[in-house]
Amino acid sequence: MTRPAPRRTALAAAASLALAALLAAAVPAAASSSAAPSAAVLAAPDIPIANVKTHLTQLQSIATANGGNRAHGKAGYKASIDYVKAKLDAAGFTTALQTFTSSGATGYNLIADWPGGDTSQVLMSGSHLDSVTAGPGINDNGSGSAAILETALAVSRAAFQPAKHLRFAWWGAEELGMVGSKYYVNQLATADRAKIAGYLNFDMIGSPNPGYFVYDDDPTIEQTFKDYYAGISIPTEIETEGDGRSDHAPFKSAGIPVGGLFSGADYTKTAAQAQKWGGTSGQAFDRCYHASCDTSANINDTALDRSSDAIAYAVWSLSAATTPPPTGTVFENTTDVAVPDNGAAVTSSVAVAGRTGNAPSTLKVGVDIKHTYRGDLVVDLLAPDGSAYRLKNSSSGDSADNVIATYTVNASSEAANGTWKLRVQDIAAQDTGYIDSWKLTF
Ligand code: DTR
Ligand code: ZN
Ligand code: ZN
Ligand code: CA
Repeated sequence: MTRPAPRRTALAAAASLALAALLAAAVPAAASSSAAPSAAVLAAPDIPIANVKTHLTQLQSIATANGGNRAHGKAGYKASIDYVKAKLDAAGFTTALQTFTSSGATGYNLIADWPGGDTSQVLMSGSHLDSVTAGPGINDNGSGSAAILETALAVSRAAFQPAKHLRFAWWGAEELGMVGSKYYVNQLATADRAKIAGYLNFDMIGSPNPGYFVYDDDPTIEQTFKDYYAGISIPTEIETEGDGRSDHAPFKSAGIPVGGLFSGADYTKTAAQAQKWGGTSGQAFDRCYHASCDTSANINDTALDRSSDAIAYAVWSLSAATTPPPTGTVFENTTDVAVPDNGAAVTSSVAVAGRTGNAPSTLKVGVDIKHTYRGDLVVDLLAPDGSAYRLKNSSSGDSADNVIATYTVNASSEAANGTWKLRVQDIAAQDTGYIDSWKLTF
C-alpha cells in the first residue's frame, strides 16, 4: 500500500516475542492445607475396600474366562466394560459407550455422567480399564477402574448433588498409547473442553510394594490429594516420571487442569521410601507390572483403600461450588509481542477460568499497541472457539501513533472459560510496532 512519505522512527528492537504463560486455569479452591476441610469435604464417604476388591475379583474372573487378559480388542476387555456399565446403569448414571478403532480392533470408552450439577463445570475422574495382553491387569489398571467405580456408586448411594457436574470415564487402549483418552479429548468440541474444570487420573493405585505419589500438575488438585494424605499422616511424593505416561496427558495437552494418584510401577523403592512407607527397599513397587502375575493377589489392600478414600475426598472437595471471581475481574497479558511490518498476523493470549456460562454481551477489551502509523493495523479478538470479532480496521490515512482503546464486544454466544486471543496484523510497508498489553474485563 503506498502513502505519503511516513514519519519514520526507528522503533526499539522487537520486544521479546515470548508470550505470557497462560494464566493457570484454576480448579475450584479445595480445602487448602491451612484451612480446615469444608463440610462438603468432611462428608466424603469412606469407600468400602471390600466393595473395591469385589470389583477386582470380577475383573480377575473375566480375565480368567477370556484367555487370561482384558486387553484392547479382546473379549476380556469388552466383558470388563459391560460389567462396569451394568453397575453404573443400575445406580442411575447416564452412560455412553464411545467406540474407536485401534490396531484393527474396535475399542471402547465408557463415559458415565451423574445427573445434576452445573454442566459448564465438569469434574472428571478417569482410569484405563484395559490390561496388557500378558496378564489380567488387576493393579494396572483394575485398581484405578475399581476405585472410581466404587466412588461413583458411593455418589449414587449418597444421592450426592454437588455444584459441579460429575463425569467418570473408563478408557480403552491406554496400553497402546492412551488411544481411548486421546480419542475422547480430540472428539470434544473446544467449548466442551472448556467446560471440564478438572480431570483426575488413577492408573495403578494398589501396587503390592506401594508408594504414595501425587501428580504435580494442577496445584489445586495436587493440594487436595496432599491434604487428604496429610489428614491420615501418610507422607506423599510428587509423581515425577508420570508426565505423558497415562490418560491425563491428552487432557493436560488440551489445557485442562489435571491431577491424580499413583502407587508405583517397575521403578525400585529406595531405602528412604521404605523407611517412610514400609514395604521392601530395593524391590519394584509392582514386580508384576505388565506381567501375567498382575492378578488379584498383586494388590496391597491398605494402599488401595487409602487411594480409594483419597479419590472420594477429592471428588467431594473439587465438585463443590467455586466462588467465581467478582464481576469486573481482569484477565490481562502484558508481554510484548512484536508485530512484523506488512507481515503475518500475531496473537497474544489470556486464559479465562473460574467463570460460569458465557461471556457478557458487553465484554470490555482493553488494547495497548505501540505503533508509528496505526492506520496500518487490523485488530481482532478471537474467542476460545476461534470466532473472530473485528475491533479495528486498517485506515491508510490514519498516520497517528498507537492504538490505545477499549472496545465493547457482544460475546454472549461464547463460553467464557478458555483461551482468548488478540490478533494484530500490520498490512502496510514501513512503520511497525508491538502489542504492549491487552486485557479482558468480565
Ligand atoms: N503407563 C502406565 C503406568 C505408569 C507408569 N508410570 C506412570 C506414572 C504415572 C501414571 C501411570 C504410570 C501404564 O502402564 O498403564
Ligand atoms: Zn500398563
Ligand atoms: Zn496403567
Ligand atoms: Ca507498516
